[in-house]
Amino acid sequence: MLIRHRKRSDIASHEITSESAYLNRRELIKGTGLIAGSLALSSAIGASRSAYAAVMPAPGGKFADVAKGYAKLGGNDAPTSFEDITTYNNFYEFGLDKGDPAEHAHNFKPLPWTVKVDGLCNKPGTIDFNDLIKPAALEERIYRMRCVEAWSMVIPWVGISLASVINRFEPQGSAKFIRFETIVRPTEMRGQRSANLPWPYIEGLRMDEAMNPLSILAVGLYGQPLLGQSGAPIRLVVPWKYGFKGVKSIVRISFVEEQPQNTWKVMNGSEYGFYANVNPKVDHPRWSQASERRIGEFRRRPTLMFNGYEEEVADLYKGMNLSRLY
Ligand SMILES: Nc1nc2c(c(=O)[nH]1)N[C@H]1C(S)=C(S)[C@@H](COP(=O)(O)O)O[C@H]1N2
Ligand SMILES: [Mo]
Repeated sequence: MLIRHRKRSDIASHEITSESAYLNRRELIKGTGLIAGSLALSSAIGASRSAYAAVMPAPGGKFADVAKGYAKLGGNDAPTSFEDITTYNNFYEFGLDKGDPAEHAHNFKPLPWTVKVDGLCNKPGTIDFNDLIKPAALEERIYRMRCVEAWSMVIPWVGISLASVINRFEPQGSAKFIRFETIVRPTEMRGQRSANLPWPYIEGLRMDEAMNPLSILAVGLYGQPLLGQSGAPIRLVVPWKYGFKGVKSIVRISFVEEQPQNTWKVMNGSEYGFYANVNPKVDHPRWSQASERRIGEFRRRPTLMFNGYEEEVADLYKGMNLSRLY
């Protein structure tokens, strides 16, 4: 489902202070007239190769035909620089420090990639990345991201609505939750050689949260494919929740009846919950959540209820005690 209506939080693209790479997008898209030709050629080679040509740009290239002009849900905030987004990361599979993922993810091979979809659905199966991602459905979504550690960014993602992916597998009525699993590949992910976290990293959503139009599976940012440190080739983005819900490098999606045991809740359930909704009024036991440090800025800014997406998601939590179900 696409978000075509404009909200108070929308900003027009000309209002955004963009990266130079980002502004060059128009130029690069012009060059993608080549895509149609390469598609026809590779259909003779095989369906999966042609799908690669259709979805993944050549190295250093950009996604073609990403729908834009709506869903600019970063408020009036300027996007964080590409440099900051890709060098200040949490991805414990590559190490615990913010700089570790950028330093150690270059050996990670995101393609070829398959995702196993199983559990309570009519059409389970193992799907190639390129069959999962429909090029025509790719959209740009500029979202705020708020980490539970009280820092934040604004990220121009390229992604596909999670609902549109889910519907293809026809989840059954008994599926109340969706569970996501990150790849385990200790040869390429040095952090997985230590037991800092129980691997694989697990996250989950209630089914209605997953179907919300804000939820996406991201495959790129600033128009180009995700780098290893950002969760290549595919990761979850749910912008009204703390960043740890955004599970990276997904290899398995399961439709389940019970609430999934998400990694950070398992690690420390008194500090991290299942819902993890951004909420300035519910403090972390060790720090306030009332304000945040926007990466690239000096002054702190107030944290917004549901990270500023209250209008879009508040209905999901009507009548829920948000202090207890944090
Ligand atoms: N597999 C996996 N996914 C993960 C994490 C992780 O350590 N492993 N860290 C989470 C946390 S705490 C945050 S804040 C975001 C950070 O995303 P970014 O590095 O792309 O900004 O990824 C989340 N997804
Ligand atoms: Mo985080």
